[in-house]
Amino acid sequence: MSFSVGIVGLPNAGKSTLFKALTKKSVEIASYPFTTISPNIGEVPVPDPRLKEIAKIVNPQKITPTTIKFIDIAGLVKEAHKGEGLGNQFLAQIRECNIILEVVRDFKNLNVEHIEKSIDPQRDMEIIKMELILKDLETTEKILEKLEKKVKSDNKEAKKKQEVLLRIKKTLSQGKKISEMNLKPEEESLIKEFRFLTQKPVIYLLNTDDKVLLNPNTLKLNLKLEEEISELSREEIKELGVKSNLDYLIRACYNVGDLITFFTIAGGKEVRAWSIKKNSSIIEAAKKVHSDFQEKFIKGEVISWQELVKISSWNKAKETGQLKIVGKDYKVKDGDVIEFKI
Ligand SMILES: Nc1nc2c(ncn2[C@@H]2O[C@H](COP(=O)(O)OP(=O)(O)OP(=O)(O)O)[C@@H](O)[C@H]2O)c(=O)[nH]1
Ligand SMILES: [Mg+2]
Repeated sequence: MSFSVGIVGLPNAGKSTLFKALTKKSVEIASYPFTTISPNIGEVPVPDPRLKEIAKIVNPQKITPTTIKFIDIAGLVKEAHKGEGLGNQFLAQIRECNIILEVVRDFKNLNVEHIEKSIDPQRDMEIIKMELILKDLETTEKILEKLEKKVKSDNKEAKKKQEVLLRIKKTLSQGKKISEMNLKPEEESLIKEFRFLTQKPVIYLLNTDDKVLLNPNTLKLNLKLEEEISELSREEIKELGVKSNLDYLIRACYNVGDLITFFTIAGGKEVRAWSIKKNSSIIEAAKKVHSDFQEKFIKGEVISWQELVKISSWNKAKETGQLKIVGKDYKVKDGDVIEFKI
């Protein structure tokens, strides 16, 4: 399953404009609210200059970047959790996502209607925050109801869950997000299955007609301009001297999601980047590459991409004993080039 990013925000914030610029898919974009009804889904390659460097010495037939999935959903509005607007029915889609990318309107163009009748990014962020909180509260109440029976029959696990969920309910009722609670790791794993919305990392993206600002958690981009740039050829971009910042945004999503990258070279045929959660073992990496690698895994040959580029040949690295031979407990590091031995 690939890493996924849910795009949320008020209607007309520019979510589909961003989605189109990222995926180059032609989706409906219009100046009236609720243009998007059913969600748009697309895979986007993660830019990584290391791929080219590795390919220079491997000379593969193919170079394959890793990808992340973006999901553009209908605009959320105040009272969405009570069924106002459309977004609420699609919040379930966001539940499956690893992180949330919140698009906030900060551009002035008055020909584009604002559902709250004025431009006020802080207020809009507050509306979205409240809707996510209220949705989580609704979920929590439903789970608590279901747990009741099990708790009565003295199920220990259910009791522990109930205790955490009651604290979550209190926090949410006070208008706070679950991510503000500093839950202990064991408490987090108890509630992991519920995939609460306000527990996910958030990147705020202000859609501005003012200056661009690059910062990993809150950035400002001009999405209309990004959409226009995404339609230009490389030559036109050069000629006009314009610059896209979407690569920065994609990397920011990747980093906020706590992902690292490892590479495989498939005996020289294909240089490929893969993403994996930080602190994963080589067995988990093996499983990503091929479902039966997990059972068949014997050992791994590993070298960092910098060292490989310095030595400039896989075989030479092997002959000179510079490949690390690792067992199944080895923790994968960002930038490792791995050959799985099965
Ligand atoms: N001036 C300006 N207009 C923009 C910008 N970004 C988006 N728009 C316009 O705003 C309108 C809404 O953009 P969409 O991308 O459809 O917005 P959305 O968030 O997907 O809206 P819903 O699907 O209705 O929730 C369109 O007319 C866009 O062309 C921007 O940066 N500047
Ligand atoms: Mg849309």
